[in-house]
Amino acid sequence: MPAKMWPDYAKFPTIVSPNLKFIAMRLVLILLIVPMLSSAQGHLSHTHWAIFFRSPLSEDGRMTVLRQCGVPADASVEHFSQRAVSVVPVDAVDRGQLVAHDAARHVAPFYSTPEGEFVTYHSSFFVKLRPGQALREVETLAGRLGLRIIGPDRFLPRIIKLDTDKHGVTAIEAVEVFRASGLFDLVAPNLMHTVADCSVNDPLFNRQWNLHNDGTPTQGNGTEGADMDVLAAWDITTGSPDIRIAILDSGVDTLHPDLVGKLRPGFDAMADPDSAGTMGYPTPTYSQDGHGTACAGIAAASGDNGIGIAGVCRDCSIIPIRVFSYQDLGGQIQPFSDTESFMRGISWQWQVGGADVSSNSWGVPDFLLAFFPGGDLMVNETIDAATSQGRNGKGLSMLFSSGNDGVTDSIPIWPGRYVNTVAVNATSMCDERKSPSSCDGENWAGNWGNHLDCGAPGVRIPTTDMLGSNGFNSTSYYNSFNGTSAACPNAAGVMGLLLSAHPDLNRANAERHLLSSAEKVGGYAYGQWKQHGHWSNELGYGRINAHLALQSAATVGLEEESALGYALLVRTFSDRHEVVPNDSRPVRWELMDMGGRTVDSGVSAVAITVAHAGLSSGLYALRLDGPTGHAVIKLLVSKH
Ligand SMILES: [Ca+2]
Ligand SMILES: [Ca+2]
Ligand SMILES: [Ca+2]
Repeated sequence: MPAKMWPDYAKFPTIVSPNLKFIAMRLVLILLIVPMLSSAQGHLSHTHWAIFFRSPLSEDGRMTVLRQCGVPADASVEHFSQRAVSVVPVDAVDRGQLVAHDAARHVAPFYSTPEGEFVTYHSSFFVKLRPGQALREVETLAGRLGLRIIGPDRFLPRIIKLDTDKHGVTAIEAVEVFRASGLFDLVAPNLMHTVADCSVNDPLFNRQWNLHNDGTPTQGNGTEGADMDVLAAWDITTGSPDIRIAILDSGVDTLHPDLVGKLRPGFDAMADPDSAGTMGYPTPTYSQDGHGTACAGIAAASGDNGIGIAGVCRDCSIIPIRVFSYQDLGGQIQPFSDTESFMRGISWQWQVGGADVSSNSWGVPDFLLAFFPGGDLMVNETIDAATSQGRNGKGLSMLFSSGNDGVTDSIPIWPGRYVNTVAVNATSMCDERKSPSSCDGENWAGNWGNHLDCGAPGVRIPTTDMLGSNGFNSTSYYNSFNGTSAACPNAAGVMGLLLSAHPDLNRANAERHLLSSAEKVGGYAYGQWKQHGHWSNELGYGRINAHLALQSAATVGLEEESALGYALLVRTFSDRHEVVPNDSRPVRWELMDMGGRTVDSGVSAVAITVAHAGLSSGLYALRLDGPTGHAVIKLLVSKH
């Protein structure tokens, strides 16, 4: 048997028993996340065996197999409807009996919490080769461990997928051995686990305050103007059909009349690679399956078509990509996915789908990923490729919800907190960080703190629902979509507007305009100076503003910067532009309209302020004459 072919197995001290691993992880949680002690979250224990069948048997077929393995008739077994996987309580069966059955392809421990969150692993795992590294080193190790090489990843061919045999070493043990060899860039398991879908259900309201907040009772008595200034942005652009917003989620109702005209071909990353699956349509089993349709509507539902709502980027296109789905586990409906599904969805969106913006209202809590170390490495690898090589090398901006655990936990959950993604927290209709004490009265909080990038409206956002009885309710609209799930597509829609007006922006510059123009709302201490300006724990660079982001992106013409001899920082505010030279010597400046007429001028040794009061909307040129040269900057003044 393959396990016996590995005599040095005990040499690797990192291979600990699941029980030891469990104890170690709990200690880490207690040290790092003190507020979570009051929560049941994170208390994973080995509750079940997950049996992966060789073929997708019916429930009756699966039960027949399980009975033959000695599972009693009254055992509480759960059958995954979209995976050939069933889970059996550990006290109902011996693993050996499951492994011995011909119908079982793989049997793995299934760790879960009382809330139904779980993590287990597939028989396969991934190894990333170094540049130029031959497959031979994988073959040698695989041979010694009795593993099968499935082949290179379709999208990132340096990533090799391998499979274990149920009678030999487990995938987790094989990962440890490959990692300990030191031969490879990255080695990671192929986990199957629950996902945080970052949405919260609550009572109805019926106005899109995220676009334009009038502060009335129908919009939750918020603060007038506490919005993303989307109506003002629409004076500049309502979006371009050439800009495709990928919605990586539970799938999008492709028949919805407010979405149907703008959908591009979709993808089902949850399906077998050989099957078309749902093509990005949701599974209409549970109300929660409406999640992706709600996210798509916020970002880009058709506007000015006489029905329903208008998305932020109302003339942009949508690519529906299914990267997770839902499963009833003992009465708890849980979203779940796998490492490989995320990898495939993230790669497909740019390599095949041609995505310009990626909206991701999901994440995975650390306690699930950390259970099997390296659980996020291969997904990060695919994020790196998308964000650097997507959009024909300009880089794809990937936005993520920060998570809805800000009451008991704090920093954004992965992948929002990953370095190459944009993490979006939720704001209330009073421009506060969403918390139990924000003005909306709802008892949840978005994750905040280190690695947060920005905020966007995330409370009671009206949006599209799956048609008919499918989705959250019996209609085609849902008036109260809540959570950082709602905040992320709001921000992604603004990114869609930015790229519609400026399709050549690379990712770094697009994110700079999005984040540096965010409004410093909420009265928080924006005391830290980071890459894109002043930053706060509560809302990062601030609450996204579509109108200001577009004005920021229209600021061009730094081509003579080198003649000036030093860098300039241009910042866009609702009532002014500020141009800050990185030099203390006085600069003479002159503001001209597009007819070449001087409208203002002065001399300044600090920030040059171009107040919008007294100017009409349009493009202006700001000429700067410094001691060592001159520069011309184009500024867009857009008044509403
Ligand atoms: Ca509409
Ligand atoms: Ca990030
Ligand atoms: Ca419905």
